[in-house]
Amino acid sequence: GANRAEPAGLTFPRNFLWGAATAAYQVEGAVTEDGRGRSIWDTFAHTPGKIAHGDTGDVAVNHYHRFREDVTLMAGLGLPAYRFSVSWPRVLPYGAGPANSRGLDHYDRLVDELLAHGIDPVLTLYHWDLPQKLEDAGGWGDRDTAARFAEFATVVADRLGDRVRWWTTLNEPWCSAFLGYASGVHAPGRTDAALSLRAAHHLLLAHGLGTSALRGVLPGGAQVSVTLNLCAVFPGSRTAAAAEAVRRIDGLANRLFLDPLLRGHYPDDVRQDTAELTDWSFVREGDEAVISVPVDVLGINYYAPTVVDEGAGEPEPSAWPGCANIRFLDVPGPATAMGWPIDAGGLRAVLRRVHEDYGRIPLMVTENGAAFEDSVTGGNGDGAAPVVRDPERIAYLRDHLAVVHEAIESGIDVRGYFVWSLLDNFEWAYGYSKRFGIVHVDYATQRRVCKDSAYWYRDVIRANGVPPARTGGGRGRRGQ
Ligand code: PNW
Repeated sequence: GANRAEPAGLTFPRNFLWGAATAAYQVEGAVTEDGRGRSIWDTFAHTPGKIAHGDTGDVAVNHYHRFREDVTLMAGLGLPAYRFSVSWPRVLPYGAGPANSRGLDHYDRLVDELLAHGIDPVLTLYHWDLPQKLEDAGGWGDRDTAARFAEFATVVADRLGDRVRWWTTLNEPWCSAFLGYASGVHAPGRTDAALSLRAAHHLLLAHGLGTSALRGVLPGGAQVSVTLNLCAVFPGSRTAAAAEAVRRIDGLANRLFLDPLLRGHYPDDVRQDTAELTDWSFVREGDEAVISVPVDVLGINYYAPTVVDEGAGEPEPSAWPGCANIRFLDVPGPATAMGWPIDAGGLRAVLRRVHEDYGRIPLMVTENGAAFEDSVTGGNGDGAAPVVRDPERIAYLRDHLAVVHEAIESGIDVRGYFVWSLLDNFEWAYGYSKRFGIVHVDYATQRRVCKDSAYWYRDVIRANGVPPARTGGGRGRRGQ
């Protein structure tokens, strides 16, 4: 294809890493196979009332068995990288003790299959599926869980470190701590604000201990990172109270993680804001040095902006400890099926902020994407090929990629971008009701159908750039 003749699109740097992402509990299924232990998400999903429609990850999209077909799909889309997570209870069914080699074998096969198709494995160690046995012993509220995580990291790196270059310790510790232990909408469903702050610290400690453990095992050239869901927080009004609300939410969502990771100390104002809940004595001498061990890349997940002001707070139990007088405003304008407002400006704000306030660390957008109410037409034996028209998702991805491109042009070091998600999957508390995939899954038959956005993304990857609006996105098999 003579791309030079086309109107100017946005071309990305050579070596920019394009990919798509999933997470173990959301896609694997096969929850009782090959010696896998139970995780907090098995327990939570099987607790009545916790997940929409009573859905569970028991079967999910059966990626555990269908990974070869799914890797073929990725290869067909020309994906250079696949971000997936390792299920801790497959590897260590009881959280500690002897490794389950059959669990490790699965990831061994997945990695080999990816490499055989020229796809770079991008591995996350913890995407929320804590072994239930460790939760029974106190979970992330317990300091020992951080040491157990470092052991888990060592076991996985021993097995896969010769072939996997990209390693992430934790996905979104904010969610693990505050949705898991404060609002209780995620596993383990605890609703204890003080405990959630302890959990945040022990997650960060796990990252630090895990990173050091990985460094001891992985060969040179391995890239170690942590992924945060950073919040783009905007004031709802021009009042001092709104600015104060922004400071508080930014403190809990962003600086509580960024500061210890990248500056080596917790933010004083967040400690003060939460002083009535905890004396922070869980932070011991030397912990902040452990947490701030250097990483090679910072992963950022971004979906939607947040607007706050003073007002009646979130209903209790809230995910925001000590924020009873802060209101989250509805943002007018278009939104996704999650009800999340669509605004790529939030991604711009997040990338700039990290660059300006935390310096030169390379960044990677490890998740970005949107849920919409997709449906398949055709393909039911009527001779017509099945299609999924999802122009809103294409527009969402294009707008956010344009912001990534602009950030790179302005000197921000963004190394890659991963769509959430490769496949429709188990969307946590929403079960299967929300579809984030660029590939549609019919849950009754497990049939995969590439949505228009998958073909659009294939063309983006092929061109190493985003076409101008209105072109591209054709679902033809051009060039294959
Ligand atoms: C992230 N929130 O989850 C996760 O990394 C994915 O596993 C998930 O499927 C994706 O985003 C879409 O939700 C989040 O309430 C879940 O702020 C909830 C929140 C943020 C991120």
